Amino acid sequence: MSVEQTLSIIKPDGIQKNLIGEIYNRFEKAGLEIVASKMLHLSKDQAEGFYSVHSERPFYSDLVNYMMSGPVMVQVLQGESAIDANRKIMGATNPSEAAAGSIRADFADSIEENIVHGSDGPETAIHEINFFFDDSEICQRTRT
Ligand code: IDP
Ligand code: MG
Repeated sequence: MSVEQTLSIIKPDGIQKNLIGEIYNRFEKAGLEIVASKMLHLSKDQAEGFYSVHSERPFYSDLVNYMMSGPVMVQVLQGESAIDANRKIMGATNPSEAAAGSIRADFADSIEENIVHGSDGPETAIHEINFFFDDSEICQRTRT
């Protein structure tokens, strides 16, 4: 066990459903700290770049259009085993397979429109955090 950072996104369907507070509450209740956060509306270059690992998948162009369809919230979560903890809070990619009580089970409409993104490993997390945030935008807690 160690303290990790992970990149989380509330996707356009999550923003449309007005779930920012609900989702942040789930992170905080699980002991994860939000150490960076911003809202932005992804450009095509940003959406394609962020999901470039999936560029050969049949759903890639739909995925890019979905991610550009409205604003998103991007945040860095920090805590013990934050990468796995966030994936557990999110639930499986396909909401029909997501564990009861997870974000995707509770709110997602489809395997594509599944409300949230979370990094899937330590190297991905570093790459994805750097994709959206400068080091100076990550704010460690200074009150103990
Ligand atoms: P993850 O978000 O659970 O890590 P990935 O396999 O990395 O899932 O896929 C990235 C995103 O691509 C998913 O969250 C979802 O929005 C979309 N996606 C994944 N598989 C499919 C599919 O089979 N059809 C349509 N969209 C998909
Ligand atoms: Mg993934």
